[in-house]
Amino acid sequence: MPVRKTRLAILIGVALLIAASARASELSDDLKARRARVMERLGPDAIAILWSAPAARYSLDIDYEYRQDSNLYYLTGLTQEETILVLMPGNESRREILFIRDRNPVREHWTGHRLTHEEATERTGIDTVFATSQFESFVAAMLDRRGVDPVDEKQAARLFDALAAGRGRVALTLDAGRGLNGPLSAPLELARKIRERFVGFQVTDATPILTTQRMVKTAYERRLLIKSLEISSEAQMAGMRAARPGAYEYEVTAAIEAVHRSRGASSWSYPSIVGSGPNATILHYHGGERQMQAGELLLVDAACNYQYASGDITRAYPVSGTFSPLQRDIYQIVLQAQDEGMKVAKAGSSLEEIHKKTVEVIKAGLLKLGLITDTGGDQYRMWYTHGASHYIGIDVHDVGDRRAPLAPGMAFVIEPGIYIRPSALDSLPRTPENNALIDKIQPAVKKYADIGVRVEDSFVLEESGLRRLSASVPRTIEEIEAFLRKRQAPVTAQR
Ligand SMILES: [Mn+2]
Repeated sequence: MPVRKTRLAILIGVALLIAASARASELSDDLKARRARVMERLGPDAIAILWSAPAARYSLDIDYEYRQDSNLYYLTGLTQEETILVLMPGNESRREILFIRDRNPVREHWTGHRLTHEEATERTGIDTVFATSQFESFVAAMLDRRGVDPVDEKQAARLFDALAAGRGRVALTLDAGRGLNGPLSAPLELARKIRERFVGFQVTDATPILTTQRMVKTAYERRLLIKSLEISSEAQMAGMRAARPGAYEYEVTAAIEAVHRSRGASSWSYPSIVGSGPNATILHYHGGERQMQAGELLLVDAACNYQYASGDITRAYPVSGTFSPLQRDIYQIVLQAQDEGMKVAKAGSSLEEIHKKTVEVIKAGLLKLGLITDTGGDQYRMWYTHGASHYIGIDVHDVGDRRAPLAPGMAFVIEPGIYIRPSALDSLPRTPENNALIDKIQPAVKKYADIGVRVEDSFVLEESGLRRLSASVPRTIEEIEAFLRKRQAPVTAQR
């Protein structure tokens, strides 16, 4: 009945509104807690400043999809350009100040809505919001002990005295490793000005504090990761259904990324890697134009970016549905390496320990297949060319120390792999030992040539133990073959 339907619609509408605002406040509560912890680490005499990422040009007047700076996102949840966050832990009031770009009705007609100050407050939980155009005069006033409304003179003077006495710190996110050349980032530019004009003021890097904190995910972040991996898992399975002899790599890519978008993820969290046959041995293969052939393996490494939560999943599976005996040989080793890696992944262990375990298993397997002659040294590196683990989170290769003891709340992948590229032998220095090695392993290398296998799952370490967030994606040989047998009849495109 229409009336009841209307009432129901209103009820549903109200329920959705409540759910949406509950989500918004859950996020802003979590952001507040994240900032509070960072401020505790910074100490009362610091002023921390974080900038949004610059836009990146794609073509003439078209930009790439905007990607927020991860640390700024972690503390504000904002995806808008020209955003600056200032934290002053020692202030009595207004410890957090946000700068956002001005509203501009003309620009907004072209590029869409910009946050109002009220909206920014609601999302971030930060009460003091200024326009980005006021930032420079704000910093100048703070460093000059003048202060600006609403940060009163007394607080600016206290900060100035701390800085002048060498107790205070201006904490910026300085990206290390950029080298001597190239334009200075906004933080480095400010660091330079401070050094030139405020002699004796100490500038420090706030990055380590943020890195340490980002390593342990909050309950809110864990929920996002779970959802993100749910979408990525479904996408992987859509890719498995799209793969078959005669299909092109890009068809699998399209099937995967269609699921990402249709389930509400904004995009991939890294360009999808879909490599068939010999392309499976290229770690970051982004060609995608090859037509896959019966009998080959297809390696798919793909995951979505869901509200800045990124997992990472890789599967390698036979295009025709059944592993060949040689493919099985390699696959079993990689799978066993992952299984053993999972057993090591517990509180107190480390990503480094997980990696070492996978190396041990892979060495033994390679020796058995005749692909190395010695498990003592580094021969295995010809075929196992990367680390087994990295953290996941806002960045797919998330920040954090690989040797740090694992603790509940940490999220990471375990991804051993073996890639038999015959050309790996060409880069060996021609020493007598290497020549002997090459003679010995050449037959096995020929036999397994062009087989590439990586098995990668995303995990979060929970209080009760390891949780595999990508557990729904077939992983063992039996699971994969059973899944591929049930594939729907191909919907072949006309070409
Ligand atoms: Mn990975």
